[in-house]
Amino acid sequence: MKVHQAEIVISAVAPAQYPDTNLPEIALAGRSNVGKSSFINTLIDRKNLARTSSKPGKTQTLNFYLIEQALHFVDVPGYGYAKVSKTERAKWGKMIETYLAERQQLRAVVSLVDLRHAPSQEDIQMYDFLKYYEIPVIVVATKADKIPRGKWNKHESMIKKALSFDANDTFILFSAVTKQGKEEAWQAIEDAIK
Ligand SMILES: Nc1nc2c(ncn2[C@@H]2O[C@H](COP(=O)(O)OP(=O)(O)OP(=O)(O)O)[C@@H](O)[C@H]2O)c(=O)[nH]1
Ligand SMILES: [Mg+2]
Repeated sequence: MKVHQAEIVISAVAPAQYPDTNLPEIALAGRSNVGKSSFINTLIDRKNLARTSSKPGKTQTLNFYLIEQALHFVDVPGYGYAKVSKTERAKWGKMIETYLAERQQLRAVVSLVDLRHAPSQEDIQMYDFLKYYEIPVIVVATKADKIPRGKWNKHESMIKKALSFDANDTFILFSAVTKQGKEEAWQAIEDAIK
């Protein structure tokens, strides 16, 4: 999809604030700092519409982006951010769970993992959660530019094995720096919202 129009609609913390439309939604989930906001920016050809930061924990609300009047991207707060209090983390957890488990408009979740590392316990839990609720998953392994090409296969296998990856789901090697995987990601998203 060539994107001409993209705007933030709302930063929501509760269902009452979610946009009141029937447009399909694609949510981005993943560890803090994995590259969720960068993924959105890459797909919509914007430098910083979705706020990115080298400081983890930047995105703290469910941020709805309206794309081409055709769909919403929902940037979800990153999990596993150590410097947040337990109470705060439990609150986010609940907010994210409620959204993922109950939102009718949700068509698929782009679950981002770092290609360089073995998935964390929370990455695995997120994948299991999505499988449990039968939400289609697109696994995007980010920061591929930081790994030599010759090692991509090895890292992909390592991640798939740790997640018990379902071969029916899509797996994409991605980089916000080189834009590798951008077209594949759009294809997977367009298939999911058809
Ligand atoms: N080299 C490289 N750096 C990346 C890539 N994607 C993101 N980054 C960097 O990683 C850092 C975090 O990226 P964000 O997009 O803000 O991560 P996030 O998942 O939205 O983080 P939170 O909002 O804290 O949950 C930034 O410094 C980005 O520039 C990538 O594909 N390659
Ligand atoms: Mg973010």
